[in-house]
Amino acid sequence: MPASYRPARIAALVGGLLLLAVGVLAPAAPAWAHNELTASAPADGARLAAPPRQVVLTFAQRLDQRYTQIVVTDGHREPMPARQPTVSGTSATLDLEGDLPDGGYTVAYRVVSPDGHPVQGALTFSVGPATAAASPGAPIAAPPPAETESRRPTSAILGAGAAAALAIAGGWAVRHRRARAR
Ligand SMILES: [Cu+2]
Repeated sequence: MPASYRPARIAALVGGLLLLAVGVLAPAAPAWAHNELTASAPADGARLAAPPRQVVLTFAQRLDQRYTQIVVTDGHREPMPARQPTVSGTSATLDLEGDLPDGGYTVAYRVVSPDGHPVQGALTFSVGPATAAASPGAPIAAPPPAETESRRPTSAILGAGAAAALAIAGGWAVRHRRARAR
């Protein structure tokens, strides 16, 4: 009975289209599973009149004390003396030891996402009046936190998508088989 193949064929088509949609969307989707910086003090690009006592970074997701690194470096890439960063929920605080001299600084961070992938990035600020460290009036470039790891759980997403598509297609076929049986 050739007619009975039609629901299965349509179901396969629907499943295939879903798979295609998942395959097309997955690579373009943001790395939603990954942590990201949402705020900082000092703010990225800030020019401070007085040296900060600490740097506080706030992220979208909870941090793990063991895998949270923050380093402040000066214009010569020398790390500034600081304590170990302390984590509280989604925030990490780096207490600086001593006042930072006037100049430009970079705050580099590396944290771990809940899925275990590292996320790192950097921001800048400066202390004191505008100097040679940055040309006056020139906005300091503030790129979004860089994500160095390019791996994505694409296969996991595709796997889940395939399972969902198969479940939907299967349910569709079963419903039609029942309808035809009546
Ligand atoms: Cu990941």
